[in-house]
Amino acid sequence: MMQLFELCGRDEGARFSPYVWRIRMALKHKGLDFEGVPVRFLDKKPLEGAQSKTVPVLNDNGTWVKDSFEIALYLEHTYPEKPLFGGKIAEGQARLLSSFIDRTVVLGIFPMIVADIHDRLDDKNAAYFRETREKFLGRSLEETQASREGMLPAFQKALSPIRHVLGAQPFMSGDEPAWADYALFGNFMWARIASDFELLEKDDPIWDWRERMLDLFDGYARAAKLAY
Ligand SMILES: N[C@@H](CCC(=O)N[C@@H](CS)C(=O)NCC(=O)O)C(=O)O
Repeated sequence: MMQLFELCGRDEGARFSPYVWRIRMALKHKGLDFEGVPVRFLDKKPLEGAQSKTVPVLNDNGTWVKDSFEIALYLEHTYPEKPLFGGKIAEGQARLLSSFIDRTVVLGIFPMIVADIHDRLDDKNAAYFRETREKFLGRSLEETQASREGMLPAFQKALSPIRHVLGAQPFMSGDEPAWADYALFGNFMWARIASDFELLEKDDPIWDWRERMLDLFDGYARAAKLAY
């Protein structure tokens, strides 16, 4: 069976990485069975097969692939049924969209839940997380997260192109969900599993889309273990 290597919290059952969630959903989309293998920040040995320092990593019976977008391409080309992209041009556009999401949505959510993520880790891994992330942020995790109410309006405003699209079609990808949906949704799963901070308003069309995504594959994501 395929193995998907993914970060876990103090609670091994809580798997919160946004990039891993993209692949979890992509595997469900393709109807492929997989085993999720927990990895911790301070023990990346299991990722050596792919020479990776980050998750997700996929081991498809000896074929190792790293990086969420590369894994999605691998799945698409190896298991072409139930397309995630739908053609060469769509692949190029998906790469653009994924990069856009990494740099806007991921970086937008990160400061609002960063202290919560820290609190979900065991002591040793939490110390590593604090050191690396405070270096990146230039201030403490707690100071950063304390101003999250103030960050929320700008984050929600940045999602307006998505809101606009979801007014015209039920999924980012059109009538049915595909990679664009999973690339965005992974970030909401990250926030959902690590934090109780609500990122969306109830009357936001993105809220309804998130509900539809949580319901996919018999409520697969909705059933995911929360880290708190
Ligand atoms: N471009 C990579 C990014 C993956 C990534 O940044 N993963 C984070 C977790 S969300 C990680 O593994 N970090 C390890 C660390 O910080 O030591 C992808 O799309 O897979």
